[in-house]
Amino acid sequence: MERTFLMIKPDGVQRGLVGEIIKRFEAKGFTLVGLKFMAVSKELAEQHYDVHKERPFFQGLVEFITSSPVVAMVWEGEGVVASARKIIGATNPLNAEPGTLRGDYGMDVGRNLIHGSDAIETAQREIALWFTDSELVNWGPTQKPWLYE
Ligand code: DAT
Ligand code: MG
Repeated sequence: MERTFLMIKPDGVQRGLVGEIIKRFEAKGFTLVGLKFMAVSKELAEQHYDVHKERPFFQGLVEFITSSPVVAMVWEGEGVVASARKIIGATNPLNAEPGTLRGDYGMDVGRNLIHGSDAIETAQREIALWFTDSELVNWGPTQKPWLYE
């Protein structure tokens, strides 16, 4: 089953939106398979955002992600990578549709609440970067027959 990596950023945690954000993915029907509340090291932040290392906002982004704790998660389900990106909304919250997390709760591209992997291969890389195998739980939610035909 497809998996994605989601991370509630420091602004989401500081603003008390952890429950609200998790609720969206849970209510949709995705399965939580990994979750940890953690401080992010500079090394991890730099590796996570490696693709952006030449961009002018890179240093500020690393400083932001390491400034306060985050909630790192792995979620599983049919089409979860693309679906989670839709639930999250556009990178700039001012362009994000109402009903998306960034559209409903965000104001600034540098404070956009949550990260979600942008492709299946990216998700695999990010899951391996943030979680060990033993931190991921394989389990069978009893509601599965009520979510999938
Ligand atoms: P996304 O998080 O939607 O995948 P991205 O991968 O293009 O967006 O960028 C990663 C993060 O970097 C993004 O969530 C916020 C920050 N960022 C992107 N573009 C930015 C910009 N122009 N100014 C400041 N921060 C930016
Ligand atoms: Mg991205």
